[in-house]
Amino acid sequence: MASNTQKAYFDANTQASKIAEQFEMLQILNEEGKVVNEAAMPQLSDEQLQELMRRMVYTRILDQRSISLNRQGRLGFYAPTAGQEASQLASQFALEKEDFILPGYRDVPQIVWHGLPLYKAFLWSRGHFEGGQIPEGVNIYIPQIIIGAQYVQTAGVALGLKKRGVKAVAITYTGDGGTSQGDFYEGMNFAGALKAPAIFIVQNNQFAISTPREKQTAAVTLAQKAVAAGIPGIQVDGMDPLAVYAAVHDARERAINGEGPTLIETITYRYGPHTMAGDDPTRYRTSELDNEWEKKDPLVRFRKFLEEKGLWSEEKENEVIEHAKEDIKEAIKKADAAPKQKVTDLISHMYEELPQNLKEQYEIYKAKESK
Ligand SMILES: Cc1ncc(C[n+]2csc(CCOP(=O)(O)OP(=O)(O)O)c2C)c(N)n1
Ligand SMILES: [Mg+2]
Repeated sequence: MASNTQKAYFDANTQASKIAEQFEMLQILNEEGKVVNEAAMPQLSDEQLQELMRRMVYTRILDQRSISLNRQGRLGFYAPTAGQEASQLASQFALEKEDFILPGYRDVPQIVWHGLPLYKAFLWSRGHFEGGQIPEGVNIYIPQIIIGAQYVQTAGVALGLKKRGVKAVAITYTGDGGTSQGDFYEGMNFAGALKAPAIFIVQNNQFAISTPREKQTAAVTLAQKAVAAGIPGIQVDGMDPLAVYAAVHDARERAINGEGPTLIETITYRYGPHTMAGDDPTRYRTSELDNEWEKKDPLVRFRKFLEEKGLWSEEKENEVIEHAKEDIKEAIKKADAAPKQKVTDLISHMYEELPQNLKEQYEIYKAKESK
């Protein structure tokens, strides 16, 4: 009797399978670099397609160099990005300069391509205050370490843009793990209620440090978390730069037309460790899983696609690699040349106006530093 009654109003299996259907993953380029969804193809010129590839190749080199600089003790905090290039760079590529990026700690590439000089990204990694001083006109925030906090801030920035009548969006990134935080829901809900021009990206790289996606939540998809906030949600192939670009481009159009925010889940993978602070992925991932994802590599499939169109070659790729290496060398030199950080530098860049206790500490350290 009880089970009959229950069945009448709630059938979990049907509900779950309907959700899986509704949030089916958008893909445009398959693993072989073939277009499988012509209708969803974004309008990008040959030059734009090449530029997107250049950025992905450059960023893969930046990741490799950052890892070795970290091992040499020349960088501080570093969260590897290889594997996530399509998710990170194709989403940034769909933005305009007026748009604001609110990144998480793994999202340094997007803010560099949005205008943060690379040497400043290196200084940020070292915890140097100059890394947090953003040049005028570069619409970014420094990467957030508190998981999910950037979602709430994004709702606020987006509402500010709306109130000022600026035709721009605020875009933010978190991970699969980030979707378990209260801030994640609060940000989406607030932006949804006020139709603020925000784009919420979840980069589902399958793990939150060592916690696999299946243990993170009972939800069938992460994109469906948009439903409770009353906003559209979409799941896209995060290894496919064209699918990511298309989804973000559409979300941006909707947002600047006053139709409110969108949640985009990009299905991706990080090849490296969580951060360079010492986790060992072989303790929580199998080599079979790594291999499976390497076959989906965004650079490989985009290279095939472009080569087929006569838009890419080994020479072009080598040029980008050499250019990236030179750039990185210059940037680290510039970071090394920044004056050594003093305690008073830290204190004086924390608040616009210092509270009394910090004023006292400032004086103490100033006296010590002048000795
Ligand atoms: C509020 C908060 N809780 C815990 C942590 C510690 N922490 C740092 S990264 C991380 C995992 C995040 O995983 P995910 O959101 O999937 O992002 P990913 O690192 O995979 O890009 C955790 C729990 C934190 N930084 N902030
Ligand atoms: Mg993750």
